[in-house]
Amino acid sequence: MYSGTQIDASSFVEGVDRAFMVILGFSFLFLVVLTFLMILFIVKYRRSKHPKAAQMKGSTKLEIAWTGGALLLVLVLFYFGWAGWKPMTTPPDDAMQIKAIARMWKFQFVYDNGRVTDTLYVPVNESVVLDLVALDVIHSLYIPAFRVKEDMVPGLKKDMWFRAQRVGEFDLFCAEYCGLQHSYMYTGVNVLSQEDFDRWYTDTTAALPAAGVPDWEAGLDVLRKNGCNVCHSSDGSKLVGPSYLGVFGSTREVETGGTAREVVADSAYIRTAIYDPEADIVQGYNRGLMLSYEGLVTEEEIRLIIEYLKHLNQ
Ligand code: HEC
Ligand SMILES: [Cu+2]
Repeated sequence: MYSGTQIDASSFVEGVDRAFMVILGFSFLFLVVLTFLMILFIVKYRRSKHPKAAQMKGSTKLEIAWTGGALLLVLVLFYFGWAGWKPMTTPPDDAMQIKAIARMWKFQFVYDNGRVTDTLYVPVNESVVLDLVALDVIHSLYIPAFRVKEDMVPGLKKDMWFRAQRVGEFDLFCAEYCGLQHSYMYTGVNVLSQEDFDRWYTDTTAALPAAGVPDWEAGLDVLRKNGCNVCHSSDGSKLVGPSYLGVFGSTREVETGGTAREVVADSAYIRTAIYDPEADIVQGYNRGLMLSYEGLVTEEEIRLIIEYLKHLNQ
């Protein structure tokens, strides 16, 4: 679905690719020269031609040549690397801000007007700054087509910026192994024309479930949108968390404040499980994996989730 080869997808492509080609070019040059010299010496100094080994004493000229030559070479590499990297460090002041949130195992993008998505939408030819927030472990936001990648570290304020130059869809994924379902942190950037972006940005109906959709189906949507399904199955199989199948109304064995107890999974229990996951830890599962969804999942959405859980029991 996503294509990532366009040469002008962002303003950084040129600089990064040039540094890459320079390094690749030098590597190739050395490969050829060294291989050639090696073969030459094998032939020229083979035993039958050169039976008596000669003792060489130092040569100042040679020492200067290869020290100076190597220094020059790394300075050239440094220059191209620096020239490609420097523009990435200073976003323009008028850049658009979008908050990028990473958690196990989902990206979410929060816009100034409150819109939340799991695919990144940006306007073309517009500078965009992503505020990088990691909620649990280290993630890394990588957009290969734009040549940008930045670690997302819990508790550390970081950002990254880019200017997309071509309308289209490009890969976006996590490039830091962040646990069992790391590969699920795979989504895309949708670069839209300014017009399309404005229309998308101001579309207030997008967050609402389509008319006529039953509550349980809207609930499933909420689960997908928030990446709950990465940790919870609906078919009874155990993933990182317990399956949704048969949970609602059943008796759960949980640990509350260090003591084991049994509790019936009613609406209040489900609500607490989502807003305060540390309160009751289901026996056989680990604490600290599920984070609170307070502020992300609304009360109404919890109602829809519960409808979905009830639906599974039918
Ligand atoms: C990173 C993995 C992960 C994600 C993402 C996640 N959970 Fe969980 N969840 C767990 C784990 C682990 C448990 C069991 C430990 C505990 O009770 O906290 C759990 C427990 C639960 C329970 C209690 C289940 C039971 O069997 O009693 C509910 C309900 C729940 N999660 C709902 C959700 C919802 C809704 C979302 C999305 C908004 C979500 N979870 C996202 C890992 C996750
Ligand atoms: Cu990750």
